[in-house]
Amino acid sequence: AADAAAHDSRERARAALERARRRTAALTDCLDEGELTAQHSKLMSPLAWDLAHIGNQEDIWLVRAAGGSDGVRPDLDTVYDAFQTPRADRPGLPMLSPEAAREYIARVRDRALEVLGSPAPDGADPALFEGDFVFGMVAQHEQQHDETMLATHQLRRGPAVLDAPDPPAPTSRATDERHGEVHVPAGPFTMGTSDEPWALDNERPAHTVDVAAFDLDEVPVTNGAFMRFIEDGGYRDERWWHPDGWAYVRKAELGAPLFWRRDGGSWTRRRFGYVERVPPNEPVMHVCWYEADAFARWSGRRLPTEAEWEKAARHDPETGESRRFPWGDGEPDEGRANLGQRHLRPAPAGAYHAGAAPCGARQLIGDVWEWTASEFTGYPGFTAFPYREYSEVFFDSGYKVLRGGSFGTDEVACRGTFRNWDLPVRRQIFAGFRTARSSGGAD
Ligand code: AVJ
Ligand code: FE
Repeated sequence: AADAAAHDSRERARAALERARRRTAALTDCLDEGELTAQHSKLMSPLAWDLAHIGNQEDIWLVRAAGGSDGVRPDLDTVYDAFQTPRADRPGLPMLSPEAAREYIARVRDRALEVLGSPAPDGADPALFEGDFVFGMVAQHEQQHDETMLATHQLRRGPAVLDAPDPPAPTSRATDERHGEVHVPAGPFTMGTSDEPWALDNERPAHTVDVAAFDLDEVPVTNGAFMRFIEDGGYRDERWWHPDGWAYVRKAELGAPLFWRRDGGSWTRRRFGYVERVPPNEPVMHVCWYEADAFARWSGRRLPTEAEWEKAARHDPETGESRRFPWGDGEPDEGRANLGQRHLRPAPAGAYHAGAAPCGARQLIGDVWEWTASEFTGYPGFTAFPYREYSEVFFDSGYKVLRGGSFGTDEVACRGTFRNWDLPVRRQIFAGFRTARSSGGAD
């Protein structure tokens, strides 16, 4: 039985690696060499850099660390080390051509699959192999870059090259005008995890957090609600803004979410090469933390803390345990959450009845990343693994935590404990938010 479970875990890792590679290919095969080596935004790498970086990380972690060999191309480590060259400077690097990058990542993958099919070599760190962690980590890494590449697609100009069916319609009666809120009573819950095999270091260890009673938006804040903030002069009213946010809004002359345009009396936006009317009932996205924070203050509320978000998403009041996902411990599927670039937009607010949490909140997983009030830091008992540069170097340096994943997040890189982070000025990611308020009293 132990052998069968070990076999299943390896097959799951193989499937995750192969799914990631199909997506990487789909995001890059549709563009010519010029588009792959161009820098579509100073915030992003050329897609050809992401492509070879994906293979380089796999070379480092699967071929070398897990496989115990010298690797396919250790000479490429410098060019593809994210820390040695900031994104804006990457076009000047001696990068592999897209063709050479494709050939490199395919060679690495062949070697990685040999490692996956063999027992751990002597000398390799056994912790890398626990629950096949290292394979899950590399699959998550590739999927995270795939989401970043999807954001680059959104930033690029030119004709549309991606397509996908629309997400499901809402199943609740909420409209863009007014959504309800759900109540989460006071009490402790288990935050983070010590037993999810592919959880990354920053999600560990499990620990108890006492959370005061609060109310949370049932669904993410919609475009329609955000339009009312704009129409009410929200961007021009210092009262709603964090001081740093106010300075940023004025300097960057922000007046609407990224990609929005005023067109006569209505708003349009550019979305993956098409222009459309902004749909009022869809979760707002491409707002930075400062905009989310200001909207919340304008509406008399605040952003939820990270602990509040996770308690709403995971705490089961009947058992007192934390679930892996809002709906339970079962894997995500297309009826529960909008993940995996299955659609190229968030579903309307009120969709995914089957994905609701015990508290009643919807769409916590998928659709849009949700900004929280919290700064990114390590949990009590945090240990960097397997490398400090994944999480630890970003702790306590002004990064805000985002939760829940977006339509562009693969399920391998999304769960109730998964933590994402970014600077409070960032708008190109698929991020929105929901708001909360303390509800006072013991309950
Ligand atoms: C966790 C999404 C912030 O893309 O910067 C990719 C993930 N780390 N390669 C990022 C990551 C190293 C990371 N985020
Ligand atoms: Fe990376």
